[in-house]
Amino acid sequence: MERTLVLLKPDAVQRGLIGRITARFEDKGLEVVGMKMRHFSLETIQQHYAVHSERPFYKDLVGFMTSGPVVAIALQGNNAISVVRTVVGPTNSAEAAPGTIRGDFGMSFSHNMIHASDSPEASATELALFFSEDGDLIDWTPCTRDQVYNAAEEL
Ligand code: FUP
Repeated sequence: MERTLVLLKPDAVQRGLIGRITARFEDKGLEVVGMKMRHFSLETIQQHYAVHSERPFYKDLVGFMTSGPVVAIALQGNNAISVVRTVVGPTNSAEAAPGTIRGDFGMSFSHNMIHASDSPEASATELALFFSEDGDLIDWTPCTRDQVYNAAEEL
C-alpha cells in the first residue's frame, strides 16, 4: 500500500474544517496512519516548499503556512497519492468541481485548505519531514479493509 502526506492548512483549521475534511478521506476508504497538529516552524515550512523557493509567491505561501496551526495527516491506501489528489481537487478551489474537497469548501487559489503530496518521491520526503519521530506513523489494519477492497483483485 502507498502512503501520502496531507496538510490541513491554517485556513482549514481556522474555519473549523478539520473534522469534515478528515472525514472525506476516511469516507473514501483511506486509512489514517499518522496525525499531528502543530504550529510548524519557519524552517520546516521552508523545507517543505523548497521546490517553490525561487517563485514569486513563495514568501506569501510560507507566511500563510506559518500563520497558525496546521494538521499533518499520513494516509494509506492503494494508489493513495493519486486518489488523495483526486479527492482534494485542483489547486484553484474556485474552479474545483463539486464533490472534491476544494470544490465543496473553498473559493481561493492560495487559501485552498489542503496540501497533498504529488509523487512517490515527494510523499517519501514529506512524510519524513512531518513524521520524523519514533511512533509518529502507526502500522495497523482497519477491520474494514477486507470490505473496502476486494482482496482477490486489489490486496
Ligand atoms: P498543489 O499541488 O495543488 O498544492 O499546488 P502547487 O504545489 O502548485 O502550489 C503549492 C501552493 O502554492 C498552492 F497550494 C497554492 C500556492 N501557489 C500560489 O499561491 N501561487 C501560485 O502561482 C502557485 C501556487
